[in-house]
Amino acid sequence: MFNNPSWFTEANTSWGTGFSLQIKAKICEEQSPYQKVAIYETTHFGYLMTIDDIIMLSTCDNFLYHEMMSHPVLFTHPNPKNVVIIGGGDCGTLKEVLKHPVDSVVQIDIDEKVTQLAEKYFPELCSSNNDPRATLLFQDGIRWMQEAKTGSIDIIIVDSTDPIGPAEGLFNQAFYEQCYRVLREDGLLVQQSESPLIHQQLLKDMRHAMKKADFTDLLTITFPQPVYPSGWWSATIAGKKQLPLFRKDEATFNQLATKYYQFAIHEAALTPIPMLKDVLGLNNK
Ligand code: SPD
Repeated sequence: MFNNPSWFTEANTSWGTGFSLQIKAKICEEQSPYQKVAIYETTHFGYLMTIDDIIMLSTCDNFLYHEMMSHPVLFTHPNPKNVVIIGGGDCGTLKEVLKHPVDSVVQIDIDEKVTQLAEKYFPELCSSNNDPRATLLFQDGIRWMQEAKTGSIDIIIVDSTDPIGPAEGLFNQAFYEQCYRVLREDGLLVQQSESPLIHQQLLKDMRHAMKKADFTDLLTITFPQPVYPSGWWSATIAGKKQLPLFRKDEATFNQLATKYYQFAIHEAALTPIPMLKDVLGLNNK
């Protein structure tokens, strides 16, 4: 299967695993100043976007990740009005956030190429890009955060690539300290935190760095994501104060037209997973 041109394979040599998609065609490959972005048409998963040969999203299953990166944190904050997305250039998270009655969403992705290709091959994710509440910036998210006004944002969503290349600086204490400063008192940060099965050390380090940056309360939630390594992914929510209970009444009725997120999924995500408690020493509530 490896090196077969009709399959795209992302191999994980550390774990002796790989995930393959059969492809009809490689549509394009473009080298931006930051990374190599490619689009494939697959036989069954729709379009596939890769960055530096790592799978970012497919038409078929991206809803799982984008819904879980947005709705749990938006329903946890008591009254989210101003949201920032760092990364997220394919606009899938932006589209989900805009389903909420927020006043503004600023998305800062370093690479305009990602959004250009998403507009072409994932138009369903970009359908809200012209919403007057949305601002799309193409610049360095770390720098943007350093220059942002103190106490001005309710929710920061870090929808990044893996912690290598341009995204490396989004996974450390210095970045989290800036996020802490920019958030209002009841502000929340959520970051994609890789696989709870095969990236446990990264999860531990990330949570440790968030705590060192003074975030008081952390919650790691997990969800299926077939195209990512191990098929199981996570997001970590960090609160400046103790995380409030999520707004159950609003989450109960699925007015958001989601395909995965619902009240019961959110509630189940709050239940500590024994493996994560034991292996990572997590303290989910
Ligand atoms: N292993 C790849 C993880 C990438 C996570 N972010 C993808 C961006 C989707 N909006």
